[in-house]
Amino acid sequence: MAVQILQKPSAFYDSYFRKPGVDKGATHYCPGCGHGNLHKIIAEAIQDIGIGDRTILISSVGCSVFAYYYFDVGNVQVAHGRAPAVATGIKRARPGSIVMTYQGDGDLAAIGWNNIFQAANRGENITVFFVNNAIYGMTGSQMAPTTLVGQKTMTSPRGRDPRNEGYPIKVCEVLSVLEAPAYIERTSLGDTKSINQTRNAVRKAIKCQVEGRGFSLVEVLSPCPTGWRKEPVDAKKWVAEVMTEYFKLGVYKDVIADRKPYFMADPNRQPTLEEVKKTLAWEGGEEKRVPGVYPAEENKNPRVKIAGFGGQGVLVLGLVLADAGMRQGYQVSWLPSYGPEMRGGTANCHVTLSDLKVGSPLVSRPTVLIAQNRPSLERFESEVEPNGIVMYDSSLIDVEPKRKDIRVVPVPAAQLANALGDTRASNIITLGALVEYTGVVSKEAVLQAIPATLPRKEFVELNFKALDEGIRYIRSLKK
Ligand SMILES: Cc1ncc(C[n+]2csc(CCOP(=O)(O)OP(=O)(O)O)c2C)c(N)n1
Ligand code: SF4
Repeated sequence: MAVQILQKPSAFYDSYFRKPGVDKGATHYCPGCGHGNLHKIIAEAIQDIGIGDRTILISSVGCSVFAYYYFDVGNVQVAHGRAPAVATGIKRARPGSIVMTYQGDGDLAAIGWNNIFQAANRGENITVFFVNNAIYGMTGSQMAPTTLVGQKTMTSPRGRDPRNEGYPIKVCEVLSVLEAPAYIERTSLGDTKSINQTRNAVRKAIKCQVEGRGFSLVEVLSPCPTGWRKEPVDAKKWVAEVMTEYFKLGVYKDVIADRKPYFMADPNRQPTLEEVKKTLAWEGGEEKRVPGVYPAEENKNPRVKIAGFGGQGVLVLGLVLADAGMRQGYQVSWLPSYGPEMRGGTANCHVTLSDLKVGSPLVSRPTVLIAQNRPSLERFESEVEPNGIVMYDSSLIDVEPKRKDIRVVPVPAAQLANALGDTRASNIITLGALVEYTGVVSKEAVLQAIPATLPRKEFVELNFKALDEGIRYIRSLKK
């Protein structure tokens, strides 16, 4: 007699070790929630198709944010609504992987609507699982784009009124009129027959990607007993009897058979270092590296925050520094941050140069602060690490740093730039001063970085002079 042993699919962890607390066996979902059902259906499909070692599941923001507690595959958790964009990046960078997004209706059809629409329109070779429970479950049952007409939620206490809130968005219907998608189906978890249908649709959508035939999406109507204030059995019934009246089940688009596989995924194919360099137009290469620099121990691996008004060249200063760092073989990052104004608003950027991989591009505890105006000095001085450097434009800032445990380097950059004939060169004068004071990158590296970075080539000569001027200024202080 055949014996069937029922066990968890291998695409689930045996014990959910990532989950906080002691109970590592149960999920965090409410009793009767559809997320658990769909997780199981997807995990079984991953196991049966045999793609567990190359699946990357992207969990979005919503009740399913913790999908990575459960799925023993590659996991990425992303910002609200951005799963299709991240999936696009991952799939293009790692074409051999099978990339799936798992998104709720708030995530996909509200904040992320343009993301999903554009990814579908591009026909990205990804698979989207879209859980439509007609509500924002995680945040306490507010109205979603898919909330039914008349349905009561926390934010539609008298029921959704289309004259005020419009009609529920029919995602499958809208996306299926696009040219690119290969497969779009709506199923439900409302009864056993529909659950089986969901099982088939999930497998078909995944296989569509495995065969390289393009974009696939399965919308799954799913119970949310807690958000709907219903018992689990009634919630399931409501899916089967009420939701499906408006959201009709069925295949909305299936052109899988007509689509020639435009990319046959090779699971082992990863871009070579040379290809990455070419893609990034990085012409350096090991052999062309600018000879190394050996900054003093206290200046090594700088985390730099550069701040000033928009228009002072703050971002460019950071870019040239990061580019020069790259030429010296450092791991680098550059993160801009600026207000909405084109000119005159505040701007700052974060630059890290490191011997090791950079974990985060955010510099919250700088070892070097370059302040180009007074508000920046006053705002960021307290963040600087003890024995860090504060270099500020002493021709524009009429106060001095207050702290005694930092190294203070006043540089009258705007004044020196004026003397050179162009105030706009003050940023590179400051960079010259930084290079001379700290030795974190060499002058040679900056000379290469300037023409590679500056958009307007007529500024190159001016900035070469500015670099020299900054170096000269610091040397004059040393004498
Ligand atoms: C940028 C941003 N805006 C809003 C929120 C608040 N928020 C968290 S989950 C959520 C909606 C979740 O609803 P849905 O996608 O339908 O998933 P469910 O919880 O129902 O599974 C919202 C609006 C957030 N976390 N981030
Ligand atoms: S609130 Fe709704 S969607 Fe969220 S876990 Fe509970 S039942 Fe599931």
